[in-house]
Amino acid sequence: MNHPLEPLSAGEITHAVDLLKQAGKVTPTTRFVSVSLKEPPKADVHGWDGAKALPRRAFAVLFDNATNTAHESVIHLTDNRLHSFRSLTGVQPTMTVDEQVECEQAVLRSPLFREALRRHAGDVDPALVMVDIWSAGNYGSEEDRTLRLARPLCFLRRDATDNGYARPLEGIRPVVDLNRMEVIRVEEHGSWPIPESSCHYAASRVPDQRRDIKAIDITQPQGPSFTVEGRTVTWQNWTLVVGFNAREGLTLHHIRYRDGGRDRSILYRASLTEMVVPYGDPGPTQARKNAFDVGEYGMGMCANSLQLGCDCLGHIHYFDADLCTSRGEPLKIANAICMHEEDFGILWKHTDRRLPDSPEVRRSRRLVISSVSTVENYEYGFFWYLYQDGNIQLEVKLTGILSLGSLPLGTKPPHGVLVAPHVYAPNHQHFFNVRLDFDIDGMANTVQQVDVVADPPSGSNPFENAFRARATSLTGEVMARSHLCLETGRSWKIVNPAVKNHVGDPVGYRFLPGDNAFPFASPNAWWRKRARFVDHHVWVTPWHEDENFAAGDYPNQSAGDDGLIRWTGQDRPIENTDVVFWYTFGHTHLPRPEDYPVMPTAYIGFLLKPSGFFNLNPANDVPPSPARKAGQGCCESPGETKGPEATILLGVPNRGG
Ligand SMILES: [Cu+2]
Repeated sequence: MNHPLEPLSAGEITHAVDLLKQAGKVTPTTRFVSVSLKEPPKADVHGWDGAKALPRRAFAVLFDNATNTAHESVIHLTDNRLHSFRSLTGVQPTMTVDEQVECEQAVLRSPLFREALRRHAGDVDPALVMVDIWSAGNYGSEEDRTLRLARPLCFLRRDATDNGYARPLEGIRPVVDLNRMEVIRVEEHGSWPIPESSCHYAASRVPDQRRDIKAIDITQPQGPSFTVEGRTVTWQNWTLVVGFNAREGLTLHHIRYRDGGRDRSILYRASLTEMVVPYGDPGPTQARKNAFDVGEYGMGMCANSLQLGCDCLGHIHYFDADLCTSRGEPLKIANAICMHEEDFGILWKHTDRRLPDSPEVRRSRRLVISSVSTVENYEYGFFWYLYQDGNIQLEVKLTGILSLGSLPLGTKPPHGVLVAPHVYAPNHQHFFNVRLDFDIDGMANTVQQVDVVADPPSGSNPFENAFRARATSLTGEVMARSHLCLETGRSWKIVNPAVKNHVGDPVGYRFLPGDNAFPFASPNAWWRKRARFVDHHVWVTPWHEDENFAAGDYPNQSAGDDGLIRWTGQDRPIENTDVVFWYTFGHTHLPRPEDYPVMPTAYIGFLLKPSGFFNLNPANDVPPSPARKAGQGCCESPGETKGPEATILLGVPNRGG
């Protein structure tokens, strides 16, 4: 029996598209922006007995290029009918992948663009121009409000397989009406040099590669320790459902941990809700660069097909992503999600010098569920980790190619760094927002802000060494808006006040932030009006069906002030209710020459740690792994050393090996 939170299958997406067509809602100019699962009511999922399927529904966002109108529809798949259909004017849904491709073609065939190209680059072959769709944003103009626009960035390859990003066409930005799929003008910002040479990263073009690397293989002769049924995964004591959709990409659902013979609920849903990458360069070609990678591009639409041995190493279970093209045709991204186990060093250890069998040491392993998206020049990897000690972690991996500009020789960029002659990388930030719908042992939870404070000097603190954790229960949305605070080592704790652990405290999970940043752009900057979720690191809302995206449902070309800032302005009560915890985290990227021509991965994320959720270390029962002699590759053939490859073995541990 498939779990009710499983994403729509290819058949269900086709069924939804067919029902919309049969209802006369699809014209030749309609685009399907997304068709995803409309989740069943939460109470139904918590009460689901696994025996009978819950009704299946789809949520579709359509856009009609002829009328510049968006439509939202809920489709009842089980009952074969449209449940609702409504039209929205004045909003621009996510740009589709089809529009990315068509936009490039429209620019390349445009006489306006060809003339501008000739002025800037001379007589070059337009087929060597790369046109990356960049969202147009909203800068208060009439066309920003009334047209569906893109403002691409262009690059000139030297040859057909060159790294074109090394040769930006600074000073030219075509403006494309995506409804007519036509260049309406080319914004020209003076004359800039085109860098002479390229810099390569493709293996075929980097001939001098290092030769001293021996293979690493990960083998699991007894198979992995997880089981998969549909999209439900069980691993160690964990159970969860792996979701995916065009907008958010990878999502996790209904995360439970088996403890004392019952599955205890922790997180109901975890998702990336928005991203924004604002650039800090006021130069004319650069000043409008601020991509909302979720709401404008669709993190799921941009997901990669992952490759065994290259993206993922070990015993991998892949999940495909079923989406549709903008014309409603099935679109399968094979191997979009990778899942495997990883050895993660020492889980815990202690040596008791008085005991002969000491030390006791356990190896940690984690379950990794990941997906990687390419949003034009940049790559984002989203890696969720589950650990044996109850920890849950998100690590975002940032890699790919910097968005580059060009400069005359002898000039230094004040808002960036030269990475090669004529080539510079502007300073920028990457802000992510993640939505964590906690259901700690039930839906009614409270968020506490935990600050560590020193006791004042007093008779009871004569050596002035005392400090304590001060937990403040957050009661309203406005009070809950907050920032990280290094001075108090601020963290947050999500508790269920009605469920007590064995020492009488409410069960809970702690939220531990990782690296973070404040935005450097002024609050008056155009992009910040549309990304008010960067105003605070932490937000807490009472659960609401329609509140899923930190910058609102339609941030593309939006006027702003939507999403978290609007909802939390109501200052609704958030204590002992179904709370949603939203976290904004920013990576300030001051580029380096070492980020060129391709950027070594940078990491950012956060950690969730059980904090009074269990009565003791939940990994106390992990058995020891077999000891081996140095140089011995595999426990199945002790005494034998293996050939050239190093083998990391993730077998079932046994005592006394
Ligand atoms: Cu960056």
